[in-house]
Amino acid sequence: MKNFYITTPIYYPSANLHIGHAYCTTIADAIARYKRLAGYEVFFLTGSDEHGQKIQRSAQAQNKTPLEYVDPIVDNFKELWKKFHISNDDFIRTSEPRHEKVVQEIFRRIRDNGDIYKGEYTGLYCTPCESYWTELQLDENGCCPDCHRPVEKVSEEAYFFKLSKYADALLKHIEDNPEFIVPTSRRNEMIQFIKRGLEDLCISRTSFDWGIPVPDDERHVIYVWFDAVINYITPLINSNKMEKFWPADIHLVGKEIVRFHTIIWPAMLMAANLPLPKQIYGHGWLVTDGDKMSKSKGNVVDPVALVEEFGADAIRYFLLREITLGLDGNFSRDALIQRINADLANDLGNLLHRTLNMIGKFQKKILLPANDLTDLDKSFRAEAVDTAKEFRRLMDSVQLSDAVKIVWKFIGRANKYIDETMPWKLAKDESQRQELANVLYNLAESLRIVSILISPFMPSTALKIREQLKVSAEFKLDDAEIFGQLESNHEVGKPEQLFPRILVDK
Ligand code: ME8
Repeated sequence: MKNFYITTPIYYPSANLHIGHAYCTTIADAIARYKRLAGYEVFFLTGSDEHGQKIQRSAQAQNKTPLEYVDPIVDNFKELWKKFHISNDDFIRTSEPRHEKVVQEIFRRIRDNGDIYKGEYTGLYCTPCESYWTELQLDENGCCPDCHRPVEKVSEEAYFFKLSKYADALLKHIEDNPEFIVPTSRRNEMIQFIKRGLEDLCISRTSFDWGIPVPDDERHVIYVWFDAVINYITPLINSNKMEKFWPADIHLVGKEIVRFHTIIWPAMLMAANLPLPKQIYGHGWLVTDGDKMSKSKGNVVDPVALVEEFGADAIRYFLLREITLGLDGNFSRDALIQRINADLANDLGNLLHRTLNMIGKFQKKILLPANDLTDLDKSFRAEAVDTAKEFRRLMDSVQLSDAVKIVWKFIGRANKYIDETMPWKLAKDESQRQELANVLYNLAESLRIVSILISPFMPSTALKIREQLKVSAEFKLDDAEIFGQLESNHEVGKPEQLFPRILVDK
C-alpha cells in the first residue's frame, strides 16, 4: 500500500482558536480523507505548541502552572476538531514526554555533528511571536514586523545552530525541487530571503524555564520553534514509523510561518542527517473585510458557535469551495448562508430529494434495470465518470476548490437532466416505462458517485446520502469512476432533508 503523511501546524494554546485555525485543519483533513479514499495508508497529524515564555507568563498571571493553564485549552482544541469531523491519526502536545525525548535526541545528534555551539546572544526578541529579529527586520516603529508589538533586547549565554552553513545547500534544494515550496510566490520569497544571507540561529534561552531542557546543560531551555518543528517526527520515532511515513508528503502551514518550515526545519533535518519533507504548502489567511483575524483586532469568528449554528459540513464546504488554496479568502456570514441555501439546500438537497421521491412514487422505491439508453442517458453517464476522473486529477494536484466546483457543476447537470427528461411525464406514458427506469437509475447512481466525491469535504453528508440511498458506507475513489454499480431491484430509502434553508432576516 502507498503511504501518505500530512501535517498541520501545531497551534499555540494562548488563545481560543478561531475559524482561521479551523480553515487550515479542514484543508488538511480534506486532503487526508481524499488520500484514504484513493487507497493510501494515511498518517495525519495535528497538535499543540505549548512551550515558551508567553505561555509561562500567561499561566503566572492566572496563578497556574503552565500545564494547568494549557490543559483545558488543549482539551478545547480536541473538542473543536471532533466537532469539525477532523480525522487526525494522532494529536501531539509538545509538553508530552515522548516529544521531549525526541527533541533532546535531535539536539544531541546535531550537536554531535558539530552544528550546535555555545556563544553569547544579544538580540531583539518578540515574546508574543516567539521570534528573534535583527534591527533591519523591525517595522518602521522599531517593533516586531509580524505583530507590530514592541520587541525586547535580550543578552545571554546561548546555544546557536549553524544555520548559515546550510544556506547554499538549502538554496540548491529549493531551486532543484520546484514542488518543495508551494505556491511559487512563497518559493520566490524564500529564495530571496536566503540570498540575503542566513545568520546562525539562537536556539536556547536561560531567562525562563518553561521548555525542553538542553541535554547536559539544564539551565537552558530549547527555543520554542526548534522544539516545535520537531513535533512532525515525534510520533513517528516513538512508534517506529519513520521508514513508513517520513519524509512527510505535505506540511500545510500558514503563509507567515513558511520561513520556519522551509529554512530552519530543513536545515535542522540536514544537520541531523534526515531526509527533507517533500512539500511545504503555504496557505493564505482567512480575512474579515481584508484584515487577518486576530483576537487583538476583535474580528475573530468563533468556530464553535458557527458549527453549532450551521453544522460542520456546511462550514467545511464553504471554506474549501470559496477560498483558493494559497490565496487569502474572505469569510462572511452572508456568503456562508448564501452558499448553504444555493448549493447545499437547493442544488444537492433537491437533487437527492427529487430523485428519491420519484423512485418512491413511480417505482415503489425500487430501481429497475436500465436498458436501451438514449443518447442523452449515455452522455449523462459519461459526464458522471468524467467528473470523477477530473476530480481525481484536481485533488492529486491539491486544487481543492476547483475539485469542489466540478462536483457541483455535475450536480447542476443532474438537476438539468431531470428537467430535460421529465420523469413525471414519462411516468404517465406506459410506453416510456423503460426510459423512466433508465432516468431514475442514472440519477440514483449519480448520487452514489456524488456521495463518494464529496466525502473528503463533507463526510457526514456523504454518509447521509448513502443512508438514504441504502448503499454501503464503504466506497473507494475507484468506485466513483465506474458507472452502474447499484444493483437493479435495489430498494432505496425515504428522502430526508439534507440541509434546511436558512431564513435571512432582512
Ligand atoms: O504559528 N487564516 O501557531 P498559531 C488562516 N505554533 N490561517 C490562520 C489564521 C487565519 N486568519 N490565523 C492563524 C503557530 N492561522 C506555531 C506553529 S508549527 C511547528 C508551529 C494559521 O497558533 C497560521 O497561519 O499562531 C498558522 O499556520 C496556524 O494558524 C497556527 O498559528
